[in-house]
Amino acid sequence: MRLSQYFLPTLKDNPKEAEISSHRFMLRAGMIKQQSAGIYTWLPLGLRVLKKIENIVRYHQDEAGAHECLMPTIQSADLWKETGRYEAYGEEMLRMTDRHDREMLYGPTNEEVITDVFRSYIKSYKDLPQNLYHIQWKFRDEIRPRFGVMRGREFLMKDAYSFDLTKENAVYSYQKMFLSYLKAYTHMGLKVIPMKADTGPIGGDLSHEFILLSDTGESEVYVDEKWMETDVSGKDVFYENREQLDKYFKEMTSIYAATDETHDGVGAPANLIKTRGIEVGHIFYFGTKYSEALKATVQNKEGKMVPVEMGSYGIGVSRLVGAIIEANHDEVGIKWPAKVAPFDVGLLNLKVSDQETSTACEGLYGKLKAAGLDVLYDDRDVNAGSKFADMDLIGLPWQVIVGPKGLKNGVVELKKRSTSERNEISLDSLVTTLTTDIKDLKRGF
Ligand code: P5A
Repeated sequence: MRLSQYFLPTLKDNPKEAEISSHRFMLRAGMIKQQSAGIYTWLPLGLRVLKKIENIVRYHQDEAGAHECLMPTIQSADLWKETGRYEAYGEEMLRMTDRHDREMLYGPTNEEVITDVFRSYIKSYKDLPQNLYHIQWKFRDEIRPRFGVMRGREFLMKDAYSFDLTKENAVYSYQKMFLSYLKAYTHMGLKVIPMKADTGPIGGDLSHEFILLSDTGESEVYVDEKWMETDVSGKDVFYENREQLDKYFKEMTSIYAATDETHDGVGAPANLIKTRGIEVGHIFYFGTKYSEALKATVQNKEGKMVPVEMGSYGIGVSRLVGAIIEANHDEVGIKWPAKVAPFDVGLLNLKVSDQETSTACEGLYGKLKAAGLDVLYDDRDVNAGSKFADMDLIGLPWQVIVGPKGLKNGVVELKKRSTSERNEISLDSLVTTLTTDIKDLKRGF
């Protein structure tokens, strides 16, 4: 992508409304634009990151055996009246009527709709287990939308719903999602800790929140010091190996970690760290709460119709964009982990008016693209200082800096954004070095 032709409206000054780094940098890097409180346009750079996160989540949901579908954003109130949640949900639900005066709502979550889908088709235990998910916009009329995409009113969620005949099998489905979440967060370059949680308006008796530790997080949390050394990647654990998964789940959930609502000191170890965190996912097992209300029953082995056992599993996809920035930035900008970066490498032409520099840049741009890298080529006729500042702000993992002085000696500069390390490197070996480095960091997907 040529920056001179791209849509990247970066801002030099800090927007006054932004209280935390991620919000500030998302606005300044031209990733989002606020349209009204808690509602955003995703500009091209921001959308690239959102899609990368979405794809990582999708990859791990598919691997865990869930099937993607797409439910509507607008739902009929009827189903919600059947479960009693139309009243219970309160002011957070955005309600509307259509031209026939039918009550509709913008979905804040999809337990009702998916249970309706399920009951329309599945009648026998032979067709179980089943797990359906979608990645769809939600609306919650939050009292205090804030921190940009962290607490939006309109936000993108991945929500999955599992269906099983027995509680035992439902717990296995829950554990598979638990593992899928740990693998997905690790894939994005995050260390996220599973914590015992409250079930709130979703209901149920087994629930975990997935928390990214961060001083700017909205939740107060208590974690055992042990978590700092604990590997949460879920690597070498397999979905199909039920015994191994159960053991791993028990291991992970036996180390103390709790949100403010569930922390009562009981079972808490002495070496407890009290800190803050960002909730980037939340999973629930709630048994037959919705299937009983909506009569989603299946025939069991004895021929009797029984309500299906359910769980639901949410990941805050748009919130993750902000959360990743909170965990990866310095005072001048973002430092994207390679797998979620909007482009792999920024190519800076320090002197567009110089024929030799421009020819060298064009050559590199072509070669890097041909090697399969996403390149953002800063070919604008602006001063070098602005180019450095913008590149550091938008935080691509690598910068290739090309100027007339270096070229005289056949070299360009390669800067790694995460460490600010800069190295001179010969024009001839740049492409090989960069593709090897990047392939290494992108491996596993
Ligand atoms: C689980 C999936 C649910 O809604 N029903 C379907 C269950 N859970 S939840 O905890 O309420 O939400 C899941 C995740 O969505 C993100 N999230 C938000 N992100 C941005 N802005 C918001 N206002 C917002 N509300 C929830 C969180 O990451 C949460 O864990």
